[in-house]
Amino acid sequence: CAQSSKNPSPNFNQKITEKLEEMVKNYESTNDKWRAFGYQNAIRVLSRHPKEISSWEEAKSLPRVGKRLADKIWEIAQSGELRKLKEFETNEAVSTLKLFTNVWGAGPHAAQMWYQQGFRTISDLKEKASLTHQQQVGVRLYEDLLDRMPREEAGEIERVVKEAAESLQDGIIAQACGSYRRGKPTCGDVDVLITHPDGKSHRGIFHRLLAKLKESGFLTDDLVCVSETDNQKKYMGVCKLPGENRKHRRLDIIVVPYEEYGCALVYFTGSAHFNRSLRHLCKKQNMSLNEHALKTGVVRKGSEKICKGTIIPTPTEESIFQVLKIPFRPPEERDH
Ligand code: DCP
Ligand code: MG
Ligand code: MN
Repeated sequence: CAQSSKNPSPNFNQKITEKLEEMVKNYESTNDKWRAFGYQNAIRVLSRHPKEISSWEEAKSLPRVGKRLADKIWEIAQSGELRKLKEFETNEAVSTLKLFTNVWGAGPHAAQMWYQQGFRTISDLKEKASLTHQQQVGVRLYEDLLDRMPREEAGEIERVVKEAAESLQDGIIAQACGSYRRGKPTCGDVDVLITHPDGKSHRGIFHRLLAKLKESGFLTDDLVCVSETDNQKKYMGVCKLPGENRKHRRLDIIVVPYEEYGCALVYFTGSAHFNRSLRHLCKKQNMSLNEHALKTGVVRKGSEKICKGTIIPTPTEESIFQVLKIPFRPPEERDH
């Protein structure tokens, strides 16, 4: 959780949680949300459990773990295998749905439809399926986009975006957040956050930056381009570094006003899991936190906000931790 100050303790049950992660992926692709949710809960409590699970009763005693999940956990603990997972792997429908939901821009519904239309491979989709623009990119770059890049490559991509941004505007801040900032050895994409300390020069930059990066051939495909407001802009696309043997990589670019820099930095550094624990902590103190702002005096009735609260200025990451009354956590320690 976000509260503890020490390094997160190791996951003593990794062998088990890895198998359960696979189960989540299967249930997500078959759109079985409840089972996916149940397994995710089990993964969360298991990865925080202070020791290796050594009996069925111990598994059953975990919060919100029922008999059947305890059976699965104990099966993996004892044999290292899970028969149900093997069953899924050899089931044509499940494995095809998984293949299809891994197409960027495709969810369980699209996957199901393609399956019902008789498609079984990515080539089938390329040749016969009707695809959105995003799915066309997803299918064309299927292998590349599933591959995680070494962090060195993420650093090179950050540098290209940073240099382009700096050439357009003096004093601009452009930094990779996400898994890269958390120090991960591999990254699924690069998440670049852009802002300007003068509070206004971030505004013109978004479209000029994208145009410049397209012109040089660095950006190869657009996936999503949103202007939430005049102030906040978000781009999702695909880039490729120059040179031989380079893969296409996912790139996210976010432009924010400087007053939101602290909150945006915490949000885009993540992890998503860590952000959830921060928000949970906020709720308990009548506060709210998102990528834009930290607010106090928030009054909730159920999931509804009766009083939206007032913004507390949080110029730095440190100031956010201070307001929440928790010790600062460096990015490397924000996986949970
Ligand atoms: N984020 C979040 N909730 C989500 C998605 C994202 O809070 N549902 C935040 C936290 C993430 C950050 O945005 O760390 C970047 O999102 P990514 O999907 O790029 O995730 P990571 O960079 O953490 O991991 P990966 O290496 O897979 O890209
Ligand atoms: Mg990322
Ligand atoms: Mn991302």
